[in-house]
Amino acid sequence: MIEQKRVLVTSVPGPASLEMARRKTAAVAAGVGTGMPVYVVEASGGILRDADGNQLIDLGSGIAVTTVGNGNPRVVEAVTEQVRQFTHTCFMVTPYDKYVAVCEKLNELTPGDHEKRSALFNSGAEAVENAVKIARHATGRPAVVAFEHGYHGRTNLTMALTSKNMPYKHRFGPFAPEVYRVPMAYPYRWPTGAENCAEEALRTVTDMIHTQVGEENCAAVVIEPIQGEGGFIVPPEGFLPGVADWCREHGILLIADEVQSGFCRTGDWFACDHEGVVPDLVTTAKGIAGGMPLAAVTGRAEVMDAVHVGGLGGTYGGNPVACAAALASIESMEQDDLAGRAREIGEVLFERLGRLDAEYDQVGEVRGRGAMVAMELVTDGGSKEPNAALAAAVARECFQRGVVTLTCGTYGNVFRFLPPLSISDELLHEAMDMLEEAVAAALA
Ligand code: PLZ
Repeated sequence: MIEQKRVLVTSVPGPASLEMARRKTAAVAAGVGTGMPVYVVEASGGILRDADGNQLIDLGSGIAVTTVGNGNPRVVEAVTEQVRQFTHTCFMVTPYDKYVAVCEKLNELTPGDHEKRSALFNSGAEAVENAVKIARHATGRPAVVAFEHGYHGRTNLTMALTSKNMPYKHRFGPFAPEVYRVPMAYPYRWPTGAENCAEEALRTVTDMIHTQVGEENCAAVVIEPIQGEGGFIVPPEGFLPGVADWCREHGILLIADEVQSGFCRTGDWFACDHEGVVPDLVTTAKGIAGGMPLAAVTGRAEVMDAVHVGGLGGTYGGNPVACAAALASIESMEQDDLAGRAREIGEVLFERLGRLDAEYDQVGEVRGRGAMVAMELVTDGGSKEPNAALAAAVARECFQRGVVTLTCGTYGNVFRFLPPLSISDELLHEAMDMLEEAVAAALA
């Protein structure tokens, strides 16, 4: 384990990282960007160590992936052991127990106590794409409804589901057909005020599906219970249950995309748990396997089993090393009460960001749940004009102080916090001290 301490021995990025960046430009496709270009050589707990010996505080977890922390001893041991035993057979050819064990865990932990089945894949996008395949197959209906500010991946179908053009969709079309977009319940920007958001958004969504798609043509509604890339948008109480009830009434399947919000991130096993919402299908990835690529679709047994044998799969889906990592990660979440830890982290973040909110008119809103928290930056609280330049400047200032952060949002103006749940309070507070300095510097 690296000493859990922020250390800056060069400016960041330092000379070794800059040299790597030169090689990157010559070797890696320009379309693959690097947000905080320090080249990492080791990571654990809440610290990333780079090629120059700098130690940075990690507030991003590689986009909500290393929930149990890099270097988690259970994961290291399980993965090492599995690599020794075997690395691949392809579950569709000669199966192995850990795939089944991960599915059993998913069926147990995802919302609802009905009978479930799971299937494993490699990435979040692949999981969402398969959830849509399953929903269409099971219902015999073509249309899929997604939300404004939604993010679901970069494959053709998931680009179609994704709301934001730049950088995800620009000049990559044409996109998959039969995808319809409806407004998201976004309290901070709801035209008639946050207090009307849940009810009016639900009415608009169901009315649009009724008039523009037709319930009987609609296979599924796909929603992130807390939107991630789109800006950590938390729907108001009542909205998700309302959507779930309405979908059930019309035989439309509700797909909860918990790729970013799942696995203890929000202080529950899944973000849907907060209001007791039980989706028909749940997609998971990211935090499930401590950094190994693994994703899943979990759903009602009769929906999942509607697909013919051989209709679902892929060469690597449910790779044994990734499954070993998932079982160890889930054990960590259970044994170390990481959902509880996420809630504690949330308290620290809300308290510290609340201070910034009180001090600066440019902090429009602090929102989120558990260890999935963001502040939306604006030019001023009156106009709520998105302030992407400030978000970028604060990220840059944080980076220079040895803190790795992420931005998000349709307008690029949301500053988000996704620390590994293995981060210490001490590091978290130090990162918040650096953030305070960064905001002051960016506004100076
Ligand atoms: N669904 C809710 O958050 C991935 C995207 C990073 P993959 N979010 C990070 C980027 O810019 O590519 C995500 C998500 C939700 C689906 C996905 C897609 O997951 O594992 O990146 O395919």
